Amino acid sequence: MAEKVIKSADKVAEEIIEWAEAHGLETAFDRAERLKPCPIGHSGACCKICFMGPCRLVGQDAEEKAVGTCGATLPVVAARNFLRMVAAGTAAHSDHARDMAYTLLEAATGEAPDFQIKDVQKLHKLADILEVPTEGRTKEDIARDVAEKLITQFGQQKGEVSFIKRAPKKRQEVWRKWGIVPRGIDREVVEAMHRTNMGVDQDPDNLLMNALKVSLADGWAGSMISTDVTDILFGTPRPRRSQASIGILKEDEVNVVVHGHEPSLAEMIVEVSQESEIIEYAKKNGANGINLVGMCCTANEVLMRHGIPTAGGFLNQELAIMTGLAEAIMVDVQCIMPAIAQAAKKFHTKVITTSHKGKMIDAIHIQYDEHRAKEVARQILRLAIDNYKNRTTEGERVHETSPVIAGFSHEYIDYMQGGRFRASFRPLNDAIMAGRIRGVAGIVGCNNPRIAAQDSVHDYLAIEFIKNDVLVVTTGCGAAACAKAGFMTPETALEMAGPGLREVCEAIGIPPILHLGACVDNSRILTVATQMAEEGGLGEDIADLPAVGIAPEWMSEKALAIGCYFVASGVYTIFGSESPVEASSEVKRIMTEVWEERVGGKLEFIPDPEEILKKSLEHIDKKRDALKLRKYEPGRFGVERKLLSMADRRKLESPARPHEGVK
Ligand code: NFS
Repeated sequence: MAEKVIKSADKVAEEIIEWAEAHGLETAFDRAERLKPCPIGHSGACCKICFMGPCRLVGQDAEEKAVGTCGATLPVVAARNFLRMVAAGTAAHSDHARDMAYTLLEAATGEAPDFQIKDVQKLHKLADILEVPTEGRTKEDIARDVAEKLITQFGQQKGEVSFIKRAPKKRQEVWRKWGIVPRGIDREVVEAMHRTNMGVDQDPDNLLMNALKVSLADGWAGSMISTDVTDILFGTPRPRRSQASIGILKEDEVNVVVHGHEPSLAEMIVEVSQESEIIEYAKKNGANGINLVGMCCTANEVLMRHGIPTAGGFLNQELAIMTGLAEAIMVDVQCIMPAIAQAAKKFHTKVITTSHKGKMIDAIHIQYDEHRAKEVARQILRLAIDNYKNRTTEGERVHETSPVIAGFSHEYIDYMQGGRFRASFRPLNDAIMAGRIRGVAGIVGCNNPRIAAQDSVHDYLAIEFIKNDVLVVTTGCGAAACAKAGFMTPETALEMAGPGLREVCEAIGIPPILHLGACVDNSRILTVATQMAEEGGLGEDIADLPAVGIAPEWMSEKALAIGCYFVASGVYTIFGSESPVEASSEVKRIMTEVWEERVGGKLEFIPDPEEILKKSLEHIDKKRDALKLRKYEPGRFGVERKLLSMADRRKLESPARPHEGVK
């Protein structure tokens, strides 16, 4: 008998996948198996930029000899494809940010009356950075000016985007030296599309430097704007306890899944779901209440600010419908599989699209409008409540969940290290210098049914890093993976952490795996890294820190944009899976050797999780050596670890190792 292939390390997800298989229902896991990727496109060797092609640059010595109809070489084609992906990822994060900036403007002018300015302190911080006067002015006046300045960042044609100056001085100089400071967000995306058009930029090095430039317009502009504005409008996160798993869907309540990325409408749904008339309406329809759950990055946003439970990341969206318990799944933009509308046909779930940018065949469209946001939110909830009576017995109901503590903003981490008046990063820097903490790893990004068992690489790396005294910060679906695995409470994670890391986390009062939010909140990692560099003792630049960035199960173009701005910020960045530029050794050389020489960071694609861990730890130790820090010695600090019983240990360990379930 063939060995059973585990498709997900998320136990609840795995049960639903098996149930779906037994009932003849298809999921992304099945489609990934059935549709093998085209090896030419997968490795970056297919050019379909003009209609003389598509040209497939394959064959022996393709790197030197293969050319397209126009004469484009393999390195040009691979670099061009890569730059287009980075531009698309930057566009996605930044267009989301634009909507947030307009919501702030309309909240300030009163045109979007359901929104308020919740975090005045953060508003003042931004006003300061943007040189908006605050003295004697109302928060609305300040917010209006801040929003207007932020909106100019998108269409700015010359100069430098404003948030560049939030990076360490040395970093800014590196960017200026290599001409990669973004002028304006839209300008860089448009220019990247122009350069990759037929017959424009034909130099792989030039194309790839442009990938770094456009990605900086994401990390240090678009995404950063989104994070900051969202904090101003809905509050800067602080830790909250909640639950993670599809198992959070309840039998006796109206289950509404909020899925996607822009948190504005989801925030309104959270507020409106607490109104007594809505709750009464649910009760009148036979339910005990309304159960809101999040999915993907919307989940991270409402988890960080309200403790709304997460049903998980990208690959859980179809599975949530297959419980037969979801009355509605409300979506906006990004990472929404069209397959959900098809899966929903077999159940009673209503799929509701809400953005004119993201409509879907077989879904119901209810257009979101920030001018009457709560009214739209009520309409969606009523539709879900009306659907409660249509639930059938069909579906796989599993009710296991994991506890999670999420909500670690930059501001909160700062505060935890010294209180309101003495907030600083000194304790963290000192702990790294002394070798109690070996370094920091950012584990971010998606799930991908082509990479091992869902979540397994995220889980494996998170645990191995903390065992090795490496502090983990995580966002996006990586954070959802750790949450579902039960790694995100101090009680569980500290048991697994190395003694030095454990001691520091206990002293500061933080868990060793920190949930920093959605993917746009990777900007929080940038500002945290900047403060660590500026605090002293760990060099003067992000590139000096003993730190790595990893996207082990990535699939989205957004992940590549994130990877590139990490690299441009000086971070050694590793992606799991094969490389999307595998076909060209020249492109791979530029992304590693040339980029490292110029900006201090490099981008590698490493399919083997153990190799990712090994190279990360080697890099962290190399950076420690360069800083002349005390050599890291495992077990040097801290108290003897408490011995766990086998039953406890089984509970803590991830259910699948990364090499299991690889298809
Ligand atoms: Ni990030 Fe959020 Fe998840 Fe990947 Fe998609 S949800 S923005 S892209 S899949 S981490």
